Amino acid sequence: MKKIKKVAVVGLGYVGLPTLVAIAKTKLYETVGFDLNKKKINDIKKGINPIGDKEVTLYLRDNKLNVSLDEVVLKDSNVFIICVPTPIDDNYEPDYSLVESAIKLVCKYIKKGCHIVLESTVNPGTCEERLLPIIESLTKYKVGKDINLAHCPERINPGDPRWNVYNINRNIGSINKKFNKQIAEFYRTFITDAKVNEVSSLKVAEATKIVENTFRDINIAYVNELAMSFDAMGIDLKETIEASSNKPFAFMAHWPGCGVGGHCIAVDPYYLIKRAALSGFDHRFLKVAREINNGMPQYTVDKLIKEMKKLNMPLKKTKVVLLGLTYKANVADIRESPSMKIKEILESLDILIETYDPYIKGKYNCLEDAIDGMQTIIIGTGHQEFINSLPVILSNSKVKIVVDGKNCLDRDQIKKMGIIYKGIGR
Ligand code: SAJ
Repeated sequence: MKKIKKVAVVGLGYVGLPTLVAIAKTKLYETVGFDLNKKKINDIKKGINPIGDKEVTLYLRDNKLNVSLDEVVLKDSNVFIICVPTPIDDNYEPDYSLVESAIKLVCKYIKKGCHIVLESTVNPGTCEERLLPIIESLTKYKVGKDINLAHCPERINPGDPRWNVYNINRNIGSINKKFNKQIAEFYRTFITDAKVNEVSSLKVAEATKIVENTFRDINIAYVNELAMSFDAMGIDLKETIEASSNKPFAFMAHWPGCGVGGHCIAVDPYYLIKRAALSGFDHRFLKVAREINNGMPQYTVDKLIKEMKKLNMPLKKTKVVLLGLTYKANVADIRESPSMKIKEILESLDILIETYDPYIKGKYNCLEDAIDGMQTIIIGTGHQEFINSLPVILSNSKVKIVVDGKNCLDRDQIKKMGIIYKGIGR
């Protein structure tokens, strides 16, 4: 098997860029990065980090990364790591177009003995059923004999201060054990503080990521359903889960909220649902969990409307301010964001809506201005700024109703101000 001298990363987002930096830091390989986004490439060349990852910022401060818009940069690579998005389309169908484009691009530059590693999340079977035929139709190489096709699902957690590409365990599967051993050894040269586990096949590697993220989605759906039930019974679910969490085994807390966003948890279950259906299995439970989570933005708006009606607030004349647009706290990403769904629902009711998110440029430059003169608030994202600053601002405001879609505020503190507080499950 060929010695690994040059490594190319295709797709320099929140997965690809930290991966490229981790490999470059080993100083064992010539490392190159390719992306289609001109601004991103120019930023990186100027030492500007386009994502929040602090290791990338540090590295770019004192080092140059060889990144390019020109695909020729991929030439002579022994390893191609593909880290491009795998979204779903409007019908919740997996969209592999970016992965397939990346594979076709890489096929122009692969040589005998090289490894193609897909890190993007795909459903089980994608590598062998979709990508392998493309590679063998575009090149003279036989996957498994001349070149390796591997899958090492990414586990980057955007905004996480603790877990990163160096210390998160990884699973890797290849077209055969021989190639898998070599590519796993390569991964171990830059994943310095975690295990690189060789699994027996591509399908198992693909399945692990889908199972991890579907596990999270169904558990969030569980507590979201509990939240609706406990609201009806007048039981504080947040306190209940906190109490249940002191069980030292066999309990894993998840938290109710106004919905599930992001391009992992809200998306990955659909991959499995669709792929299993092709094999004749209907994932009823996964589908119900998705319906529950997708219904939480409406549930949150319904809570607000109910309280506005109790105060005889005219729906079409009372301004509502939606705080938080991103899909999770302290991250500047609005993909599949429940807040954006809440915004759509409010607009469909012709309710006047203002928005503020410290991570998204908008009409207001600060929280105080966004709340000034407002009577009703929906919190869609639990940003730290809201937790820190809202109580003081609310105590000097005209706000009458707060619907806390992320249960991020101290309910009793807000109620003591004479403000109606409604959480999700509390
Ligand atoms: N959410 C809840 N309740 C919860 C947890 C999350 O409503 O108890 C919501 C969040 O508000 C958000 C969505 O679900 O809208 C997704 O949140 P997330 O914390 O799962 O964040 P992601 O989408 O960034 O998920 C990533 C995933 N990492 C990878 O795919 C490599 C996921 O596997 C991780 O479990 C997750 O980060 C994490 O633990 O933070």
